[in-house]
Order: sequence, then structure tokens, then C-alpha cells
Amino acid sequence: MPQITRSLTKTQRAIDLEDKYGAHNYHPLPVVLDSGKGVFVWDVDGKRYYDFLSAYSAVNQGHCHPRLVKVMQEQAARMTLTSRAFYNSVLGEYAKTVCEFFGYEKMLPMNTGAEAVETAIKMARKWGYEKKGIRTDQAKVLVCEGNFHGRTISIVSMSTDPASQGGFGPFTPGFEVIAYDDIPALEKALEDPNVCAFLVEPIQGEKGVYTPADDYIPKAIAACKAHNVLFIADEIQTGIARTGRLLCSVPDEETDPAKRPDAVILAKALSGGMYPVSAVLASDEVMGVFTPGTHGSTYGGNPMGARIAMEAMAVVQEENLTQNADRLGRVFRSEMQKLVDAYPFVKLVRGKGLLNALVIEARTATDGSPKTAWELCILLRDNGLLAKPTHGDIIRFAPPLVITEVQVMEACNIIALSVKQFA
Ligand code: IF1
Repeated sequence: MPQITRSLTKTQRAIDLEDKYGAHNYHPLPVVLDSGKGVFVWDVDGKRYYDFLSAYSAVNQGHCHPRLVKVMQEQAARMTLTSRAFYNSVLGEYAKTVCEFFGYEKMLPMNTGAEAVETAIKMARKWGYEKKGIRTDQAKVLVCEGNFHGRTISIVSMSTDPASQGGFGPFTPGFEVIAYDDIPALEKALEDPNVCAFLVEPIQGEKGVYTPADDYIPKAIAACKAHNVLFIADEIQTGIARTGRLLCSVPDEETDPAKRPDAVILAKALSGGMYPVSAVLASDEVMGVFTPGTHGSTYGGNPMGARIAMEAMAVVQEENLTQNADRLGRVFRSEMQKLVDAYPFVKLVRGKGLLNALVIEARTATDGSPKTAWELCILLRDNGLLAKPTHGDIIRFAPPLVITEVQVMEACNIIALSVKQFA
């Protein structure tokens, strides 16, 4: 069967090359993807899969959305990069669009999520010194146990994950870790007058789509305001319609600044997976701490990213992705609940909108081989659905938000079949 020999070679060659020449900082599921369209991706052999990771929620608009491909091609042929030494014809329009879309006065453009998180920390510290009157170098940022905000030295300095942090010291001071989903712990930490900000994910992604109590975020916002501390929402994974709202931390219709985050960090789906685009959104007063020379990025605010991001937001709005995520998320969770009810080793389903996770019990087969989330993900792959295991016992399910109800049901059938084979 020469066909199969050739196919195996393609897959194996791609894996071998990454393995030989690439740093081993990842452990990918063995599948080599070659193309994508909407909710589907195809491997090098032409096998089709449902993409239930969406590049960690970057591809909310679906793979290779035709509108995004079009504006990217057009802008690539017109102008891609000017640096911020000059104005460009797209950035201003983009800045207006993103501020109005999410309800903020000012934006600062960066590229990756981690860069935007760093930007928000710098903004919060400077605000702490200049507006709150914290003594030089005394500012503290509160963060939560189990957080994930990226990979830079300062960001891993506030991590509580040994794998993220181990071996990378010395660490950046000025962070204090408190328990997640714990208002009394926050209240207590806020008593320290040197605290300038509380940085938090509305749902903890890396922790396994850990979803806090419904009133946690609104109460945390109120507590921060009461102590003149900035509430900064890391919406890099949860934002841009993923959880059935534009921002997970605040209802779309909430306009009272007292009930909204002081700053929001966005990345990933801001460009629909086309190109790295991130941003920090805040008020005039808070963003005002940045003056010429205090912060920047060569690619941040480039016309290519700006143009793509404008179109990516238009797609979210015009294709009603927020409503779709909310509605189909409920369908998905109720289908998954049936598996929880039917199989003792399927412990629970949790999440919001189309950011969900299934928690299973990691077991050992009678022959001694492991039966963890990883093995279940391999089965899912074989049955035509890609998802990512985390922590051995959690599988994250986050399809592109352009998914239809028929597709959700078909995907749920694949998951049900795989769970049955895994039982
Ligand atoms: C990887 C997790 C997801 C993020 C939040 C900042 C960033 C991320 C809330 C940094 C990035 C990713 C990156 C990805 C794994 C991952 C992830 F499992 F680690 F938690 F999505 F769920 N804030 N999240 O989720 O953004 O600098 O990467 O653009 O491969 O490390 P970035």
C-alpha cells in the first residue's frame, strides 16, 4: 500500500524534524495539521478533525475566515509595518473601533498576550506611584493561585506552577499570590496600601477552565474600587465572545465604570488567529501614565495587525458569535452532563459559553497502562476531534465560535463514542 507508506512518512517526517531541530518545550498530540477552514482542520493525510482547541481560543472566528484572509492579503500588499516612529493610516481607526467595541477610552497595542500582560503591570505600577502615591519601588500587584498569564520572567515570577517557574529565577519582586475565587482573601490583601492592582483571569484556563462563583468577579471589582486598587482582567483567553459575552468579566450591557474592570487585556482572538495582535484597554486617567518613551513595541499597532483586528471584531459582531457561544455552550454542557450521569469515571463538566472542560478520573488499565486525559484525547483524535488534555484528568473543549448546532451535536457524538470506548 504505497499510499499509506507515503502518508506515514509525511507525518513522521514533520514530527521528526520538529523533534530534532526544535526545542522540546512542548509535548504535542501526535497529529500534523496542514490546513483549516471554519471549525475543521485537516492533517497531512487529508483526514478531517473538529478543532476543539481553537489554538487556545485564538481562532474564535474559525480557521481562515474568508473576510480575515481577504483583508490580510489586501493589507499585506499595501503596507505591513511602519513602526510607531510615524503615524499609519489604520491604527487610529482601529484604536477607535477596539475602544468602542469593548467600552474603554484608551488602548495600547502590543502583539502577544504576554507582552500585553507586561504592559498592564507596568501601567498599574506607574499609576500606583503617580496617582495613588505609593512610595518608589513599593508597588504590589495581587495575583491568584493557579494563574496563567504568559511566559516572560516577570510573569512566571507570579506563577504558582513549578513547571512554569522552576529554574528560571531570580524572579521579579512585587507580586503577592492570593487564593482564587476567595473574596475574604482579596479583602485582606487589599488592606495593604502598597497594592496598586489585582490581576485576574475571569476563568482560569490553565487550571483546567476553573470557573469561579458567579458573584466572584463583580464582588472583586467592587472590593478593588473601594480600596483604590486597579482591577485588571486578563481576558486573553476568555474575552471576545468565547464565554458568551464580549468580555467574561462584565455583562455586555454594563456601562457603569464602577462595575467594570479598570483595565482589560486582550490578545488571541483579537486577530482571529491570523497574526499576533494584543492590546490593553483602560480609561484616559489610567492609560495617561504612559508618555513618549515610557513603553512601546516595533510591531505593536502595525497596520497589518490593526486592519485584521478591526475585521476580526466585525466578524464577531456580524456573525453573532457572542450569542452563538452562549446558546451552543448550554447545548454542549447538557450533552456532556449526560456522560457525567452515565459514567462514574466522568466526574464533571464546567465552563461558560464555548470554553468548557470535562474532568475525568485518571485510571490505570488492567494491563497497567495509564488511562488519563491524554489517552482519551488520542481516542478523540482517532474519532475525528482534537482537544487538549491538561493536568492528567481534564480535557478542554473550545471549538471556534462559528460552530453550528448540528456540528456541536456531531462533535458531542464523537466525544460520547470515545468515552464509551474508553470506559
Ligand atoms: C502556550 C494555558 C491556554 C493566557 C492568559 C496570557 C496568556 C495566555 C489567560 C499569554 C496564554 C496559552 C498559551 C499556550 C497555553 C495557553 C493556555 F493552557 F496555558 F492556560 F490558552 F489555556 N493570559 N495561553 O491563557 O498569551 O503570550 O501566549 O500570547 O502554548 O503556552 P501569549
